[in-house]
Amino acid sequence: MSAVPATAPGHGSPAVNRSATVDALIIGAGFTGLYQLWSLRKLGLNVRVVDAASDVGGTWYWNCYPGARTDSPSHIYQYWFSDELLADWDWKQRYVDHTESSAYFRHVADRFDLRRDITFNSRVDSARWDESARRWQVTTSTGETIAARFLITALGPLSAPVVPPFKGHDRFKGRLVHTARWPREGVDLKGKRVGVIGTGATGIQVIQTIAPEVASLTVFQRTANYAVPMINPTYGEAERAAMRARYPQTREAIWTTFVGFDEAAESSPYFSLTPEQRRATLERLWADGSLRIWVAGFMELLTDAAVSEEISEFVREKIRARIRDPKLAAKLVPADHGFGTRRVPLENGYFDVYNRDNVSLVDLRETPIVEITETGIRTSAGEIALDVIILATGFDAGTGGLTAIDIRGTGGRSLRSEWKGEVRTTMGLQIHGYPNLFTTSAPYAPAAAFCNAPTCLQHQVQWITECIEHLVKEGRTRMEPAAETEASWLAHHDELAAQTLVAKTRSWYTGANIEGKPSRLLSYIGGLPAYREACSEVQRKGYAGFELA
Ligand code: N01
Repeated sequence: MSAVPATAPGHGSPAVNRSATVDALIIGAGFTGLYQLWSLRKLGLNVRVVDAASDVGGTWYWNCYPGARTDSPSHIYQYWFSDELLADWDWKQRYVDHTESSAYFRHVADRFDLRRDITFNSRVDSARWDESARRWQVTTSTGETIAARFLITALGPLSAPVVPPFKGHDRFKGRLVHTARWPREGVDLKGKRVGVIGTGATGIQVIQTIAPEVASLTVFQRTANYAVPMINPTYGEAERAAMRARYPQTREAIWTTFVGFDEAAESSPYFSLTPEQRRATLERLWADGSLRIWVAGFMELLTDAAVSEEISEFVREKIRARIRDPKLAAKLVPADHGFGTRRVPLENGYFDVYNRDNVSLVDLRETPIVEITETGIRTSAGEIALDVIILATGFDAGTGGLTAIDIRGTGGRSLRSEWKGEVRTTMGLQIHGYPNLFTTSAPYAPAAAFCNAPTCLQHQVQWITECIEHLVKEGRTRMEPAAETEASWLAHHDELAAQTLVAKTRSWYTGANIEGKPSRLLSYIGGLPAYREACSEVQRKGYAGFELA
């Protein structure tokens, strides 16, 4: 296959009634999309990226709410493909806020001259596989039609925000805003009566950040959440030099750990230790001020109910100690799930916020939301007057970004319709019936949820790039996984998932946050090394299990 020149001029501005033909079209200019663009360009392909946002950054473009911050440390929340980039970017702190991560993506886009192939402010509406041309025919919200041999979705796992169908939603006369659509000019919260619905990773960050500036803050909590206190030093030259000196080891280490962080898990089985040793180890992990106690502690936490209970109680104790009112503490301490079975956030003063006079908690299990009124939120206990309502209510994870696009595969089959019944992928990378479509952060790969996203996404980009290189070299124009390959990957995925407590817990990890969504653990949970090995084996065997033509 040869690279076909694009006919569309003026990338970077909204397009009307234009058509283009490219080798590869990438949807999304976030972490994955930028790297995918850089990688495919290196193959000499003609590549376009389309993004609904007005700039690069993906998740970090959209999630600019107060307090938005990574909770993977900066030294593993970055690209590894360029030594020059590693050398010239200075991380300012261990956990960077959205302004710093956005600045990083803008720097990457400029440094590698990526913008010239990116069309911003344009949303992909539909993608239809044209079997005779062996191309995807893609349409965008700006009236453009793009024909692409390869279509790669780089949507991120959490790009489709969920707005719960509260009664009276449109009636509210104040300001109502979802955290993932936070206005870039900000929202003035000073001196306002603010309500936050949701206490996931996002809600926690918003709540702890805005509490001191608002007149009153009412937190509407349905499920109490665990969280680990973040220790977030700022970095000077000495720390950065030490970090850079460790990059060769870090770069190796991330591929070998279960979740793509750079720390190995504890080597002793939990119950092989004495109670004193267990306690001392948990205290050490806790004192790290990171997610280590979850992702690089005792991996039996995910599978063994007794281990889960003991570690959960350790964390509950830590939370109780932070809250002065024991009745309030009882509501804020998670009782219905084990530590780490849902996404564990890092926090920065979150539990202490509840000791403030201007903060109150509404336990929605006791007094559910009845409706949103013109002036606030009515629960079964009465109305709470509010000026601003913040929805920190999460995402249709893994699938929502893809099903928002009308994707039609062979014979006109609709991904949106098919996934209403059962969500299927092969290793999260391809889908039977949708040739030449490559997905990243889609279900049944670690990148969907249970991984340090930058590590897993870079692995997926590399696999896709090598695969496309192979197809081009071999003169192939079509690739899709065989139905049996997909079935056997799903069976393997389900078998592993069934052994975990994560799969038995209601959360976005299992699709339980979306009514009617087929329930299945979203993330492959065999660990990154096993997943990488499975992906490599496919390649070693000449893409065995995939149909190439
Ligand atoms: O979303 P969530 P999130 N009525 O789904 C509640 C990543 N992230 O945006 O738990 C009342 O976790 C819901 O209640 P319940 C990270 O991977 C990363 O917070 O379903 N409440 C829950 O409390 C994270 O896991 C970073 O009972 C309703 C909340 O809304 C993922 O994004 C920072 C409701 C949603 O929590 C998603 O986090 C932020 C309803 N009808 C996010 N519907 C960092 O890297 C939902 N809720 C730091």
